[in-house]
Amino acid sequence: SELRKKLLDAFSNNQEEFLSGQALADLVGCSRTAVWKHIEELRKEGFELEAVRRKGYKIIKTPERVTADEIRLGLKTEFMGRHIHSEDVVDSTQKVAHRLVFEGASEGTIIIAEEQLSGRGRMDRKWHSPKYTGIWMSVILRPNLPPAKAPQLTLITAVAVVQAIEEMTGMTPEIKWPNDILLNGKKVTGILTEMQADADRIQSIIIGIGINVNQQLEDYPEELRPIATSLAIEYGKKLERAELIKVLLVKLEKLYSLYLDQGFYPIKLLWESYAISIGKNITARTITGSISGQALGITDDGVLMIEDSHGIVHHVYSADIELEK
Ligand code: BTX
Repeated sequence: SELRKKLLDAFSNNQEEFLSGQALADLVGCSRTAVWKHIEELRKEGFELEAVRRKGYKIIKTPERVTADEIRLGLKTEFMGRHIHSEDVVDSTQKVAHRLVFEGASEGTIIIAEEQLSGRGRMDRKWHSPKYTGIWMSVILRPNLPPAKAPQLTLITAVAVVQAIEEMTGMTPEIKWPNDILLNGKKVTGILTEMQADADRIQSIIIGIGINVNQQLEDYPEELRPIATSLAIEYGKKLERAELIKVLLVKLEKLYSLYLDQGFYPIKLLWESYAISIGKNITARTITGSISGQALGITDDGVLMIEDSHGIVHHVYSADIELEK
């Protein structure tokens, strides 16, 4: 807002000094209550302010932002992330990506945002995407493949995310088919794959990746606290988001190129080595009903196989799965 801008200007122009509530109110042209409200908002956004009685406020730390330049600096890829579209606030990076695809964006284009107002999950679910804390990113790919292969791209991405987290933290997350990445049983990343296709060929695929990086537990709404986590929570310290994006782009480019070169088999082996559900008893909820049984693994196409108690093997293309305790 205009008021917020003026407030930040006031702080920028008086960097070394404390500014009292009244001085700020005068500079900005509003009430002291309004100043106080905006200062609380700034804190929520990641600004750190020192407040000293009788002296006032001083900004001592600004939130960490991710800029396109920061990502470009030292990025070791050929095409992945070579075009970066970055925004402060969007409804969903997927929506922006759909528009860019329509405008002809090239393979490897990424869209990142600091905040999503309506981040999406699968099946119209929401993805909580608060400011400055996570990686909210969409990647545009244009593989020359039949549409039935699209789910494999989700699995490739999952392996890339696991490897990137491993490289940055030394922690190895687990993959829950098809698209959840977990640390200590809680969701640290979600992947959403959307595609445009003709009957026999994929036109483009948009892979949405949401990584919880620097959130603390209190940043989550009540209902997500039991099921969500972040890298910072599990690792014990904050991570540079730009670094993680760079590492992820390198992993993604390598695995995607390997896949185009040699097919899904090498990816399948990697994927299975990170999967928690294989060999376990699970329940898969699909749109048409539930299937319970032992998860045998995935087919060479990335389809989940479950053997029920009668020994019948079911192929599951899309579902939410629950591990039996
Ligand atoms: P999903 O349908 O598998 O998971 C969504 C569910 O996960 C929600 O219903 C909720 O229970 C839980 N959830 C919501 N937000 C979070 C969170 N931040 N951390 C952990 N759990 C959460 C997963 O869908 C796919 C998510 C993709 C998100 C990316 S972000 C960039 C891109 N843009 C966009 O709008 N979506 C993708």
